[in-house]
Amino acid sequence: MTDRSNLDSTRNGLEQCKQSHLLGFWEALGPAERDALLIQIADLDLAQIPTWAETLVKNGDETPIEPGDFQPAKSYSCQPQTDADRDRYAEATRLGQDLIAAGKVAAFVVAGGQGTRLGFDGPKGNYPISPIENKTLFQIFAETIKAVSDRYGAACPWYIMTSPLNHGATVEIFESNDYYGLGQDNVLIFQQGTLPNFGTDGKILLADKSSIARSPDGHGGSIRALQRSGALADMKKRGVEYLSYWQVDNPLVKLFDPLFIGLHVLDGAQMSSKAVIKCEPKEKVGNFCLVNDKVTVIEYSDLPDELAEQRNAEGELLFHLGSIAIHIINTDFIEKLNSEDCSLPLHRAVKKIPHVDSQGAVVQPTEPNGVKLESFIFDALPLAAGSIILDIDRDEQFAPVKNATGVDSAESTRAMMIERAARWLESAQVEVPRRPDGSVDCLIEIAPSFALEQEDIQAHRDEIPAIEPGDSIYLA
Ligand code: UD2
Repeated sequence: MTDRSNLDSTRNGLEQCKQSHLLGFWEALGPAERDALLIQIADLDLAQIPTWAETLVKNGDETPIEPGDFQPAKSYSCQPQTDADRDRYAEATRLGQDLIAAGKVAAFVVAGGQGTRLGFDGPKGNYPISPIENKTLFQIFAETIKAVSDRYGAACPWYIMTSPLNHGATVEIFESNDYYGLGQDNVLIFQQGTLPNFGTDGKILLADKSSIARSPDGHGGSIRALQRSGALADMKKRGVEYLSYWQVDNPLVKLFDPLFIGLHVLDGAQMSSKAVIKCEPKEKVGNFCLVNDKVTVIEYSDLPDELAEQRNAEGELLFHLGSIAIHIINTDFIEKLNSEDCSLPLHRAVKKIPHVDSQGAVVQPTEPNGVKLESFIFDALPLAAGSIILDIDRDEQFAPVKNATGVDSAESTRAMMIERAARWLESAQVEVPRRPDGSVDCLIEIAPSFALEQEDIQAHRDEIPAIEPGDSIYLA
């Protein structure tokens, strides 16, 4: 039986934030449904709802971007430019290696998204992507972490953030693959939070008569989820101080990059980023800017065209550094954000949201009908005491699988994996067959256990067979 006073105070709270309709089907609900609904309502941040509804949902306001407030950000180049740079990069690399070997770095992937654009059923991390062995994204990351751990003789725990949309399925994948040989103790899978979905009138939508329509709260939700799940406490226990953060869709990511970690630490940074040099003004990556001298990311959709198009005297884009969502984040920075109850700004996305209407009829919209809210991890950058950017060679480290076809698709990612493997082999004087247009005329796949980076190939030179056009060469 529902406690009467609980029901009354819930009703009151909802009335005050103009969301009384959430109890509109109360009389028709059974006891279990009533309890479930009250729990969901208790989970809402009622104090915030009126502001969200008025500003973000109804008026579509986000923090305005005022041109002039911000400047292009600066970066460390992927190749050192001067002798002083070379010394610093060498020192940073050594420091990064020491920190990995001391077990102070952990892997952290955000994998709570829906992956709608890819049209793949199930967690995106289970998408088979490698060109010959059909390894999934999760397997490639797991093998990379294992290879790093073996190389440095260190424990390299892996934290994986899922969402209610894919948590159970993700856990099942890891269980059925025996945690890819990493040991269950070293893999922590935890869920992010959710936020309610709104109709364009500012009313929260009901998914059915007893449940609120909700969606994951964005990768920015990881700050809170890391703490609430106990992941942060686990890191503390293990002595982890730095997180190597990435997104689940990028199989070329260089995890535990000693240079990146070392530069970040030498500069006393709290949260740092890797960048690519953008290939066009409106490339679909965030833009690194300086706002009040703080590194800030402005998403491609929010950067005004006139700024996106600006070029310097050499004809290069002024806002040339694109965010590829690869970071180093200090665990004490995450702890601080939580202790200060710091919430990242919310962004709105207008979407098609199935729901029940006020009569209880199911609505399957064919046009966008509501607003989802989410926060972005990169909005933590300006809150960090220090932040560096390392620009990297995109062909080496960035090939996201986002779409079913075309740009950033499985096909383009596989081609980049093969091309990178070919370049690594050629750097050790292995002859790789190429077509007249320069494209690689065979399939090559290099397992992380064989090489984590180009420099590792030479040591295995004798194990690499002669390669003929059309061959499939798997090196493990
Ligand atoms: C993201 C960045 C973009 C660029 C690009 C590089 C944003 C808003 N934009 O674009 O600037 O760096 O990536 O590939 O991030 N995720 C969660 N929980 C959520 C939502 C997303 O874990 O609630 C994860 C998701 O599983 C994926 C990652 O975050 O690993 C990125 O999500 P996305 O595919 O929606 O980001 P995208 O491609 O719009």
